[in-house]
Amino acid sequence: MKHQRRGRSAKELRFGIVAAKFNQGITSKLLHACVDTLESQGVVKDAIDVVRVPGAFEIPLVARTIADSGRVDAVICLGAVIRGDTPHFDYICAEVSRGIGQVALDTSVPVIFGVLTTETVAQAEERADPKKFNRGGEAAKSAIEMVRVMRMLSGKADRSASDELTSGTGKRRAGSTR
Ligand code: INI
Repeated sequence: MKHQRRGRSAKELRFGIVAAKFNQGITSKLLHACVDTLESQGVVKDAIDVVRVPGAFEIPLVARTIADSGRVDAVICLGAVIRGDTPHFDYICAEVSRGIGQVALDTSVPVIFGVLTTETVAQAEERADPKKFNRGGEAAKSAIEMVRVMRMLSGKADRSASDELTSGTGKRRAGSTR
């Protein structure tokens, strides 16, 4: 199928970001890269609401509250869970991933999983670094893409809503490693 109207501005879209404070040095980088990318895609500053929560475990409840508010087109969840010496890591990862997925399914609002789950601090730093994996920026792009996909599927947008979907290639953006 043909590609149409690539590179449209996201200036009419609204986003909520839920960012954990735990591992703040890393989550702040994710947050800045996410906001920078949204703005570089045309999203206006006032259309981005940022809520900080203590840790990744608290993300799903706040994501659900924002999604339920009807004030945003998508919610982006950012956090960093780093393995320690106890099973704590596994409990938090399981709960935050399940919870975030559940919010999307329950509300039909796109909810993006921008939570790093790594073995080491160094791995988390690489993934948060805009010059390396840039997971914050990736989360922003995924959010914009998902808003367009959902609009297309609900008939609120034309067939150009998603390059991947309309082209039928299933290819991800260049540089994506997920
Ligand atoms: N929260 C994180 O976001 N990342 C972590 O690595 C982490 N570790 O390792 O414990 C973490 N714990 C806090 C947790 O998310 C909750 O805030 C806390 O348990 C209170 O509910």
